[in-house]
Amino acid sequence: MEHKVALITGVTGQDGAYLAEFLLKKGYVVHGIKRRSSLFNTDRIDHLYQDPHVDNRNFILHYGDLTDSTSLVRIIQKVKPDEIYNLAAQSHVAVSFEEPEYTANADGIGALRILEAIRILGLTQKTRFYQASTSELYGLVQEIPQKETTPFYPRSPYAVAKLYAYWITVNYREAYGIYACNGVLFNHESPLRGETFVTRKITRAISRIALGLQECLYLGNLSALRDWGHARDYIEMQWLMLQQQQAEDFVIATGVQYSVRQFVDFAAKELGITLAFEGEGDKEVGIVQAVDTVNGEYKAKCKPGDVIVKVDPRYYRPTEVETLLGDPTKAKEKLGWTPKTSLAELVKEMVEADYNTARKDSLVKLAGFQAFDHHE
Ligand code: NDP
Ligand code: GDR
Repeated sequence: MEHKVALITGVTGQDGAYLAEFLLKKGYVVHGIKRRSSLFNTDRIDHLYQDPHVDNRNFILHYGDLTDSTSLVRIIQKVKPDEIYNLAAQSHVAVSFEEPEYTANADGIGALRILEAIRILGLTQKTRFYQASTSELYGLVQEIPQKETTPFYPRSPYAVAKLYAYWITVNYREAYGIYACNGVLFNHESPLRGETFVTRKITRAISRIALGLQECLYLGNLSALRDWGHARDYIEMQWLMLQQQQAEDFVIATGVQYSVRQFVDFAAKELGITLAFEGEGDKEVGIVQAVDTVNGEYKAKCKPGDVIVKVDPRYYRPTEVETLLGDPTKAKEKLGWTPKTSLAELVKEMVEADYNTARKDSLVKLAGFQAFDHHE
């Protein structure tokens, strides 16, 4: 049987790692683009790594960059993929205010570079293209909930760059008949989520606080509302979108919304900590109300009255997206999809993973090894 060939940009990221594993299980030959970095950046896919000296590999990595057309043309020419998943991006909204030009280049023009490579190389009838679009396009929301027809109003350099990528994908579909589609995905998280996105920042910090490795978690806007799903569920949709008769754009979301404050609360509860929030705006804090006990000892190393969450305005954004809530009806009807993981299950999985990592750190600290790191 001929194996299908997929090319994933951003294979070292959260979604790239889940998608690569998913496609390999489906029998694909998977090629991934990684960029050069001074430290190893393949942690999330190391379990899939295959020795280049072995014949018949089905997982192959190439150096390339979305800001470098020549690398993209070279790789696409060599691989001639049936499907390209364009997941690579400078994906942090707050960072995009600091690096707007780079974000435009990688996230906006990057998508164009791939589409042009498909065209130049004569692959318009062969290669299907998935663009990682985002609920950030809705920004200052014009309709609640947001669906495929809701007007866009981007609120960050990241979202503006992704708006270009969205429309260039639609344009190449209409102009050249490329099977190209946008998945407008709402926030999706997992234990593989980058540590500076709010959910992972919370599950990691709460775990460290519970083990006495850290005293306080500093956050920005606690009132922001998001529709959070699990990355594992969402990457399946990325694949399904490329398996249809006709290329179309889809919203992928759970249809349920929570605040950042609620997310903190759920994560703390997982570790037996009951929190109450007091104050307002910059002055708001999360105070420990109670801690579960085992044999009369507190389960977590914080005690009632401790302030373990504080608002730090440095995490506010110049223009904020206050509320996002998706309507995934079209995906349910046409792709037969419903998200499998609830927020409670997602929080549990993330806290468990971060607690285990923090436990290892705390054992190392107890044994005194960390002192050497700093003084040797
Ligand atoms: P991550 O930030 O975890 O991964 C981004 C990937 O892109 C990494 O592999 C990163 O490499 C790579 N990358 C960044 N810049 C470049 C570049 N210039 N050239 C080549 N590769 C680059 O993001 P996610 O996995 O969470 O998201 C995947 C995609 O989906 C992104 O495009 C994101 O914007 C979009 N999206 C994500 C949502 C979410 O909630 N997760 C929701 C909607 C859209 P490295 O590992 O070296 O940093
Ligand atoms: P978002 O995700 O901007 O929605 O983009 P993020 O987790 O960064 O922020 C979500 C909300 O939480 C608020 N917030 C904080 N955010 C961060 N990162 N750190 C904090 O300390 C903090 N405190 C409060 C934010 O202001 C925001 O309202 C993600 C990315 O994956 C994008 O690539 C993707 O396109 C969208 O989701 C959908």
